[in-house]
Amino acid sequence: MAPETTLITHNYQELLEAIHDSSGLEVKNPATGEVVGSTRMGSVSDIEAAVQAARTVQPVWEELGSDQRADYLSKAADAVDASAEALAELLSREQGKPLNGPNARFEVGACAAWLRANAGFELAPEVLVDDESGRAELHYKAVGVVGAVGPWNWPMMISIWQLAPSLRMGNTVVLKPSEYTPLSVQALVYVLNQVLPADVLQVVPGDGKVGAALTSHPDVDKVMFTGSTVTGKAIMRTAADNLTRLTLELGGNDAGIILEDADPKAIAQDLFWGAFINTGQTCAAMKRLYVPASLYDQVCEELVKVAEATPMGIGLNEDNLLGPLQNKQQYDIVVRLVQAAKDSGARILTGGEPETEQAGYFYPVTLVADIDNDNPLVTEEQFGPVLPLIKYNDLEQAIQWANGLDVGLGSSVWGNDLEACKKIAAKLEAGTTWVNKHGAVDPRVPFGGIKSSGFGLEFGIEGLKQVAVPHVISY
Ligand code: TXE
Repeated sequence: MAPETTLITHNYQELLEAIHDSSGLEVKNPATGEVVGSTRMGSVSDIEAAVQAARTVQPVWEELGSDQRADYLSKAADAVDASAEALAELLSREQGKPLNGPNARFEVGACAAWLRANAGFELAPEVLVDDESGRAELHYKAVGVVGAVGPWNWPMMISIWQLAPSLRMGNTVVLKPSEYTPLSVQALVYVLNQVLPADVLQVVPGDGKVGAALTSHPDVDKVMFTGSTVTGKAIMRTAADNLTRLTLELGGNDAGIILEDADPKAIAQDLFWGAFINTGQTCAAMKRLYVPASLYDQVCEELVKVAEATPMGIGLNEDNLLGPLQNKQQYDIVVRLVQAAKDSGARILTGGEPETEQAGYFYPVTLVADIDNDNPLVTEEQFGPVLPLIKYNDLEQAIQWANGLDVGLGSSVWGNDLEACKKIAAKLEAGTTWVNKHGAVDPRVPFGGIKSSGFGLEFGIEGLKQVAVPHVISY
């Protein structure tokens, strides 16, 4: 059993003070430009110290055994629940996402859910051979020290995706959050460390150089990375020197294909949230939608209705369901891609002009029709509140278009005949294909990409195997 800890319910101010450093980096709310807080940024020498401490404590953590580690993870989930509201407020202020809808409160809830799910998983030894020739068993052990580098879109949840299975298997973890969202991840770790033994989980905020110091460190045995394909490739190059194991969850450009028997009105809400969850800043959001000519006008009309009824604004306003882009870099990408679509003669159904009345990086939900499949808005990842709708006359052509890019994270098929949908799903090149939904993840179901979207699975028993080393015992 993990030692009894009286869980503290932190309020927002307490959380902020715990990670505050007035001489550090000023973090601003992307919805308002107001300062959220200042925080220390780490250095390469902080990585050195953290990896050493993680290395020292790792055998002790592994030695505790599976049941005790599961117990710690369950208690860590309780700690997240106890401070959930303060965590959600900080996340909303720093990341920009609204409290409600599939946003800040949802993300904090997912953190607790993933911790509990991992506590419940057990990677038991497998008996491979047991006959007159002998017996062979496959056991799994911790890899050692896991270095985890994360992005700014779902900063808390993705950190949990990395740390929960790692700790469950007996690894220790050093996290390097995105420089855009250092407060959220530090606050989360502060809350978790009420429960966890010292140095089992550490966080070093910093920029890409600090990230590179972690991912190229010879004493880091496994790197888990979620971010851009360019950075994923850079990490893979340096990993070669130490044969560091890798899980890379990189960008995507997920296609959705609507079949002719779909009911546009019935699927409009789910289509919308499949594309616009977290204001489109989601790795496995639907980023291009293929629509049969027979349903094209109706799908456009129904999606516009949902878009225009969904409030966007400052995250702390309880009514809002969509927020700003998290940073200027991403805002500029969205502006450029919508402009490219307009320049090509594509038709803007709603949105299409940068928001100028609000202080933050707001871009209105933008639906783009009559767009060619080779337009940059279709071929590049927009990672924002914009969806191109591409008309097709021939389903085989739509499948080719969907598979035509060098990424393959998620995809989806929408229609009334489940068997027909599954047949099309089987032809799509992606780590996951959803039917009549998009982007729904589950801690029990493995998730990962193919092609330039990366490799390695997260979640479930498969996820545990990725942060373990196999050990065959044969007699
Ligand atoms: O990613 P980066 P950015 C996509 C999205 C977006 C683009 C760029 O299309 O427009 O990526 O986003 C750290 N060694 N996604 O600039 O640069 C960095 O400090 C080690 C999809 O945020 O890859 C940060 O913590 N680490 C994605 C993290 O890598 C390094 C989510 C990600 O930064 C490093 C986010 C290095 N050499 C963006 N350089 C998804 N799959 O969900 C940087 N970092």
